[in-house]
Amino acid sequence: MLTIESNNLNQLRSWGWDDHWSDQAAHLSTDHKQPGRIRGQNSDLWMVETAQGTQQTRKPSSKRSEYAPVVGDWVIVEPGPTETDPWSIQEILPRRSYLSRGAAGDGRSEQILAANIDRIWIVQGLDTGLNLRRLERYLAVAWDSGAIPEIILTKTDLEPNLDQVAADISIIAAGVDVRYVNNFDVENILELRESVAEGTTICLIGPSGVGKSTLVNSLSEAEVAEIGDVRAGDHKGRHTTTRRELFRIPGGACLIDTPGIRELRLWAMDDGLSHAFPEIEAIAVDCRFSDCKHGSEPGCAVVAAVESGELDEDRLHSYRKLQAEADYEKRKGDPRARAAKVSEWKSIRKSMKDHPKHKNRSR
Ligand SMILES: Nc1nc2c(ncn2[C@@H]2O[C@H](COP(=O)(O)OP(=O)(O)OP(=O)(O)O)[C@@H](O)[C@H]2O)c(=O)[nH]1
Ligand SMILES: [Mg+2]
Ligand SMILES: [Zn+2]
Repeated sequence: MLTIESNNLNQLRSWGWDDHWSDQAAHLSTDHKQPGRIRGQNSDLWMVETAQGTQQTRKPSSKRSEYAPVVGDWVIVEPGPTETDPWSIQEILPRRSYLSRGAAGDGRSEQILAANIDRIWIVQGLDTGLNLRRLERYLAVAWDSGAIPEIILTKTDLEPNLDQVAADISIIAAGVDVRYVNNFDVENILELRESVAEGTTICLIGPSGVGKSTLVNSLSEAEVAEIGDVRAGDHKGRHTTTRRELFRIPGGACLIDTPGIRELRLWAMDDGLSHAFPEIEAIAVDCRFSDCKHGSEPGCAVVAAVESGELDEDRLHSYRKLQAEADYEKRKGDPRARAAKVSEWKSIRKSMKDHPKHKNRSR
């Protein structure tokens, strides 16, 4: 049975290790195998944080992509045969949550961006104005991961009318915390940091140039992540961050910085859309047909709500578009494989709900 000495345990805890992971690793029965968390990738080697510090490790030998570790994974590692050899990853502990999307390019495969995350910060910059439709897409993907999404609006120093922003965003952000951040305002940053519990893992996602890495640096009070400027004309970023990486910040939380996303494709959506569009789901229970697509079906309560002005038309349009995209992804994949995956995922989420970190989930 795996036993971890208490000072080593503290080291692991600072990377998010808790009783859940101790249980997951309890079956291990060897002296030199030990747990660690994937912090990032450095060409062919993975940086794994263990009780003995950072270890450069080789990937598992299996070629199957589902066994490829991602940033945030807890893994079991073993030292190399000699002291100078890299360590090797033996096992990936079952993921408590993970964020995935259709891979860039043809979108025909799933790309897992990060694992074992508690919150997702959807970061958008106020220098380019709000893009509500894009935020809806991000929210659906984020909810589907099993982590709790929050919207982080950066560059508040460049937006004179924050009341208008708050009014606009309230249409799409039901049940989601919206935070306003000026990365260069120390008090603002400290307040944000204090709101994050020790041991929490947060993944930052958003387009390039919105200030994800700047936020990682501000919260770290150090230049740990590289930042780049934005183009003068359209404020677009230059894709400065090129790798996903996990950082620890003072106060005991972990942040995962990610490269700017050009296009966020949906993948195998389960209930992400219901969480992202709760008011539509609530109205839809009154539709005549239970599989109503809220288009031209008779007795559609959702279309009626748009006609009466109760529901925003753009919101329904966006919902139907994302729903169609998600349905397409579902049909495209092998239905049995997908059903199995969804049920596995559901059981993971069920066990997560009992976890102390998730006791206060707002859904
Ligand atoms: N005015 C202002 N500028 C900011 C703020 N936060 C970030 N910036 C600037 O925005 C630019 C882009 O910041 P990054 O942190 O590199 O953006 P990113 O989201 O990490 O971009 P990628 O790594 O390309 O995805 C930099 O010039 C930052 O100085 C803010 O709160 N206010
Ligand atoms: Mg960056
Ligand atoms: Zn309907």
